[in-house]
Amino acid sequence: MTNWTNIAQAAKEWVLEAGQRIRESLDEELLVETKSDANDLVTNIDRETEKYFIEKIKDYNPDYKIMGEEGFGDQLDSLDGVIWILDPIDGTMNFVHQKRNFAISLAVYENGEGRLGIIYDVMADDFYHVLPGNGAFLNDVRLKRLNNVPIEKAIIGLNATWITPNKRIDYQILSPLVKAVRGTRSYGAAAIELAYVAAGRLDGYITMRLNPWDYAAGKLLVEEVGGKTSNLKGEPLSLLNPSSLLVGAPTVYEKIRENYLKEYTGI
Ligand code: 2AM
Ligand code: CA
Repeated sequence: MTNWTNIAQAAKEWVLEAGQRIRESLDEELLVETKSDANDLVTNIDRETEKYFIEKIKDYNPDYKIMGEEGFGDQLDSLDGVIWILDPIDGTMNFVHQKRNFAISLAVYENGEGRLGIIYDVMADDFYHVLPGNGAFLNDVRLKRLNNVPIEKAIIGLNATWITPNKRIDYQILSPLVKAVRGTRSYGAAAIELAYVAAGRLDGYITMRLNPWDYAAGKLLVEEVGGKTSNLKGEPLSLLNPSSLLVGAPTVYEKIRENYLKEYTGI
């Protein structure tokens, strides 16, 4: 039997060391490049951090497969075996421009079943982890089950992009929700927004296009504390393909699904 607690302990050490290296890199000049578009940023530190994890993981067990954002891992077309899903820096724009509000996101799935999730908010030094079935934690304090929050008292993570004309969702669909809730926030790093939902700092989070490495760990954290996760149509999140994301405390999630997404027809 695989001992996931031992693996979690090893992974924690790697994540904390990678976080320390990233903090040290903030004093040096960054090499910033663009990827799919002018605002899709990647730096030498994203790449170095991914390579660092791949070396550690393959050293630990060469049979483990790795899906990493920067492409140094394996090309995967199935969820068979033990798969590590890694975003070395989630929130690269924040990393480059703000030097805060970025995270390392690391998850392990075995034949599609979540075994371990870690999100490390590097500058806040907030270390979230979950061993599904054995609790979710923020810095070793167990996270509580999510409260039943009425929508009018909910704070939702939502980027202004989705309520102005954009190519993924009719911008008018979500504006009634913005009016209905107590407040909206946007942190610019999906892993942090998911960790905030798990920690009760946000009551929900909606976004239109993420990749599995953005949410693979956060999904496990949120579900462990009784929250719900799916795409905007209510289907389970894919771990192989990009997806929209609707996450929240159960009451908030259900209310949004029932009352605000009826006209949504995308994926
Ligand atoms: P990243 O910084 O690792 O690229 C910002 O809105 C959030 O969305 C971040 O978590 C960011 O992750 C992610 N993101 C940005 N552009 C994206 C894209 N084109 N597809 C999927 N996720 C994206
Ligand atoms: Ca990234």
